[in-house]
Amino acid sequence: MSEIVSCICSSEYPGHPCRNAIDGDKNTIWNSGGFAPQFIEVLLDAPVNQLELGFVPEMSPAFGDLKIEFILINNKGNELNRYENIFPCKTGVLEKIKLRSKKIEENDNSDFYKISKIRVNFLGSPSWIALREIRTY
Ligand SMILES: [Ca+2]
Repeated sequence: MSEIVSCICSSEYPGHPCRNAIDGDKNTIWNSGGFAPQFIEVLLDAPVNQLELGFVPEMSPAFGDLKIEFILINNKGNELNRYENIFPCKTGVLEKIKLRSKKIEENDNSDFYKISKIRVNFLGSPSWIALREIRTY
């Protein structure tokens, strides 16, 4: 399994930096301080062909759908695949999605086809974009 080692994001509300989303503590929150569009981009410690990504949103008010685009990127910055999903917003509830590089070739184990970074674009939200945690499984 590959783990998230660092992240960058579109914006941070004072006192709620994006590193709070990858610290393993559900009591600390990354708050973008604004509605969608926002993003968080996470870097993995080792490139992988596929993984399961989990995240715990923190929305208030929590009515409406959270529309998210996941862009899978290799270590050269090339896009490998992208997914767009709509999650019914539930504050504090873990959501998971399976993500796979679509450029996996038989017997090709080169890092070019492996996921090194994931850009999580929040496209629509019922309230300010905030996460308690984002991690791999
Ligand atoms: Ca946290």
